[in-house]
Amino acid sequence: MDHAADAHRTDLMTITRFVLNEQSKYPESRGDFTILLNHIVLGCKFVCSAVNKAGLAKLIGLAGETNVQGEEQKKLDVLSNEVFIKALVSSGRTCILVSEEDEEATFVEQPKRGRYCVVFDPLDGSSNIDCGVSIGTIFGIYMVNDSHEPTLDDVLQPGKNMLAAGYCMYGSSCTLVLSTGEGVNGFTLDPSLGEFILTHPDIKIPKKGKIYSVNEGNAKNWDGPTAKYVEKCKFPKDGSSSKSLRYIGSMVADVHRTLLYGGIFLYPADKKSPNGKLRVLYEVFPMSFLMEQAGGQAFTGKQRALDLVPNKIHERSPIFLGSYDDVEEIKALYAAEEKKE
Ligand code: FDP
Repeated sequence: MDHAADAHRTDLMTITRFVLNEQSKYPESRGDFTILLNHIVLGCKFVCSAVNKAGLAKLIGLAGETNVQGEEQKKLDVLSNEVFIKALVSSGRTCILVSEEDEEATFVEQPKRGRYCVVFDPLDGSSNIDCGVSIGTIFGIYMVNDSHEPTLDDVLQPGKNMLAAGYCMYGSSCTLVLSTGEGVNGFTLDPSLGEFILTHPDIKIPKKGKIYSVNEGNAKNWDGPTAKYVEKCKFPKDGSSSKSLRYIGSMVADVHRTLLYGGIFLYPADKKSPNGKLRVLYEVFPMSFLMEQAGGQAFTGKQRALDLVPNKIHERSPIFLGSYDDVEEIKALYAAEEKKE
């Protein structure tokens, strides 16, 4: 992208304009998806503003147990959840909502009920909030089978059935990355306009990367293929250079870097957590959807991640995602292990 030319751009592609353009390709479309997305965008803007103020509020003494009015201050993840639930219900376009923060799914009552199911983690990476490290919101969208009789099965679908997925990263800038199944596009919030502007059109992940991203503190509990893969990243035997390690510990930030720079992000199974840590519906699926749409791959250690059929809304799965060639290598190691067994 030509950043100098960009600075003088007057024809701004906002996220709403972008989605409306996409929508116009489908004459039968009623605009419901655009309305839903507008409500998600509103939630992201609100959380972005709350995250930005969090440090300041603490410094000026507003973020204690009670605020100046004597009311209890809400923790950011609880607040973000409330904001998204309210924004999604009030869109009038949702039917079932699954949030990382809520044990049970929310079934939207008539007359506010619509056709979309949204699975989301309102504030992922929340252990990073207090030190100002990038965190984010992750979401995936399914279509309900029958909006008159929604059931949990409508959200217990494989990730490949998602209509759209995305994340918003609250970092040095606020970036929303979205795929509606036709590639991946990134939008950056222009705070002066309050609008997300298309800044990263048609993101493609490099075919092979130079970075691996994993919590190596868990290495003593890894299985053979994961241990071998990470060993190969550090001590390649084919004469290639070692990969660099980058691990923020905030999935949105680690995946965002992987998407833009290439490489691999791993949260494998280990002896202590045989299903890994990350949640299928609102972490593994949306990120795998984006990776595939950008030309990369996502693998669970057993299968293509998007083929997984979850049994429970908060189910976990190991995940290896990123550049096509890098994921191909870990797939080969798991295939070799399976042959041995
Ligand atoms: P967090 O616990 O801070 O909410 O699933 C949540 C998550 O962060 C991911 O964002 C992140 O990738 C992962 O957990 C980090 O886990 P470890 O601390 O075990 O590395």
